[in-house]
Amino acid sequence: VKVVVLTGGGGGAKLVAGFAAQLAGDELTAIVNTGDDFTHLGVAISPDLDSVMYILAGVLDPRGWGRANETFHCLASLRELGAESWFQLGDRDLAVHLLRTAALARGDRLTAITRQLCAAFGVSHRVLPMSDAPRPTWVHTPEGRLPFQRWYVEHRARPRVVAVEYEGDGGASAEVLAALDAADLVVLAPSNPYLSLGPILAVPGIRERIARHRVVAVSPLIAGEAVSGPLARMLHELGAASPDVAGLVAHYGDLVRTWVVDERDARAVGVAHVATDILLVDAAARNRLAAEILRL
Ligand code: FO1
Repeated sequence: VKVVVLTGGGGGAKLVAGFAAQLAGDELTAIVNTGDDFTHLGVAISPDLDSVMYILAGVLDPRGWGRANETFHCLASLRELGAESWFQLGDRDLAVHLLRTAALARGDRLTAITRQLCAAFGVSHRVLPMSDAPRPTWVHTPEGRLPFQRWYVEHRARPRVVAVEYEGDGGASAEVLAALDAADLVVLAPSNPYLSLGPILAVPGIRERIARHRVVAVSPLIAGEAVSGPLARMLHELGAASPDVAGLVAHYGDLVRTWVVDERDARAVGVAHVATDILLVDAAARNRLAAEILRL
């Protein structure tokens, strides 16, 4: 069976790990948001690609980003030297950013770089950036337009979101298009529709290919609340049909065939849905939810 999961953020990475525990390397492909990517202090950072790679390698920090058992000596020196230190770059994490930066400078595609890094971490499942071209996400606020990481981390996601913009016109990689054409099942991970899945669906070639498949979406909201991140308030700020799972269902329209939601949200869905425990607290919960989706 060929499963393709669209993902961004820590929650999405957890569900990918749940599928990886059930599927062989060539049965699972993660198509990952790169709208959070940016160059910081001269290094190219791909947070969502790294979260998926790290969780599949068993080295993801429990916070959902960066490396476990990390140290921050370089960051401490940057702070002493008066450099920007709002973005917490760990020492082990830096190795990945340095290798990615050097490979991009050599002209390698992000898809190839990610494949090499995954191989070095012993990750056998496929992790694909949504595009090899830069497609950065910008957050428009009353104080102006901010690059995603400056809004989300430096400003702690506090400024009100007036609009979310996906910059760039690069298309999907050949690997992404082939994975979508070969898929038996496409899963939207419990990721933010505006910040994580929106950037992926906006990549030319992706949405129309997904629409040809059975799409299962796992709600990123439980009882109307976001499990993590700013989603619940964004639904209000961006004028979603309603600030709950019904608003999510309306947001995706007929793209999603089956919604997987928490029992408390079953009423709000209306369309075909499965009500189950979707809180991915540990590996057992992730594996059980992934297995339940595969049985659909
Ligand atoms: N998120 C934070 O809230 N604070 C940080 O200092 C931070 C550093 C960081 C370093 C590397 C990395 O790969 C991710 C990092 N993140 C941090 C998460 C990042 O903002 C992601 O874009 C979010 O997790 C959303 O996907």
